[in-house]
Amino acid sequence: MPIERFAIIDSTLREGEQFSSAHFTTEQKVQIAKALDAFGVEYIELTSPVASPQSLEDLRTVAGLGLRAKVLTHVRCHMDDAGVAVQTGVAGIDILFGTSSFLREFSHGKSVDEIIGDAREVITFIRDHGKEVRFSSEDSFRSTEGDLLKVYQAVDGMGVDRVGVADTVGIATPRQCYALAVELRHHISCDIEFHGHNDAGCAIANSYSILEGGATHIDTSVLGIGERNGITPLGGFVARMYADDPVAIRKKYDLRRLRELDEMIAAMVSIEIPYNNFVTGKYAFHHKAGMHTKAIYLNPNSYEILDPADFGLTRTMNIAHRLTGYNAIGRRAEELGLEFGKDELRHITRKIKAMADAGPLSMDQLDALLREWVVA
Ligand code: HCA
Ligand code: CU
Repeated sequence: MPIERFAIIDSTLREGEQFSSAHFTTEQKVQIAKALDAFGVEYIELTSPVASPQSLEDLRTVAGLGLRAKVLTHVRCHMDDAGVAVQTGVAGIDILFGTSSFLREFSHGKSVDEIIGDAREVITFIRDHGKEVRFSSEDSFRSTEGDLLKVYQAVDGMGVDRVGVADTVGIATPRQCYALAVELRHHISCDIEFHGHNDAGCAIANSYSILEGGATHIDTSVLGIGERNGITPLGGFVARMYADDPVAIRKKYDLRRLRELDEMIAAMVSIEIPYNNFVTGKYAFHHKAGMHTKAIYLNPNSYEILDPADFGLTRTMNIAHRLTGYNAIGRRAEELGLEFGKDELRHITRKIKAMADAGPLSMDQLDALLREWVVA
């Protein structure tokens, strides 16, 4: 897949606002939008202007910042919403309609033909105002394939820029995502966007697979915040794409800004960055076992597919424990300017392992031990 082809639609300011503890002030929205723009996401999606008076004003403010990223808003497939949205200065409008049998029966109660009829009016109106338009089908993976294709083909014919596949409940698998994209590519010519929830832990894998199948745009949010446990996280998705082609991803995005983005959002929504978070988790570049630390010293690629330096981060190593090894201890001694013979080093390592059997040592304790050894 040509890496240059995909684009990120970051929805921290729309899906992310649906996260339990999110409440962004106008100043915070501006700060987030600028930080996302500096990182290099291609699109920034904001909450519907009909959600509340402040949402309308904030949308106008962000759309007026003159960012390089295109500003989008997200509305129901409804003329009232579209009428407000086209007046806000956004570059494009994402519209959403539920096509699953659940939503048709328990939400809006419309038939597929009625959905297409509503879509035609709204899409034509938005296009007449010169805005990009995307039509998304909520809960796509619990819609029948026939319904989905019928709707997507119809809106493709109406000239939408993108159709959106939404895994609203996080039920999709990577293989289904790939297969759906391949199928859609046979029937429609516009771009394909994917919005994936992470209930079953597949959001990043699904995003990646659907791109392999021919999708073009992926929705993300910083740290993945959104309804329930959220959607495809920006950092994790970028890590996945970097693993494919670091050079292209370094060109596309300012990776060193990821940390400030994650830290900023974590602080704004009052959460900690998870210890195992992609790239910015406390232990994302931490190495421990002897076999690992030995190889890392010789060549970091041996146990790292992401270069921490590309993200403005540094790796850490813990060698003061019982899984440590002779090579790592030798390296540490060298760093401290201490010299030991091979046998001596083996002896010290055995001693450290025996001591560490009683409980973990600190690096300071380890260093002290090495220094004392020289004196002794
Ligand atoms: C929701 C809507 C949505 C929309 C996704 C999209 C979803 O909050 O239920 O417009 O593509 O997950 O379906 O976020
Ligand atoms: Cu969603």
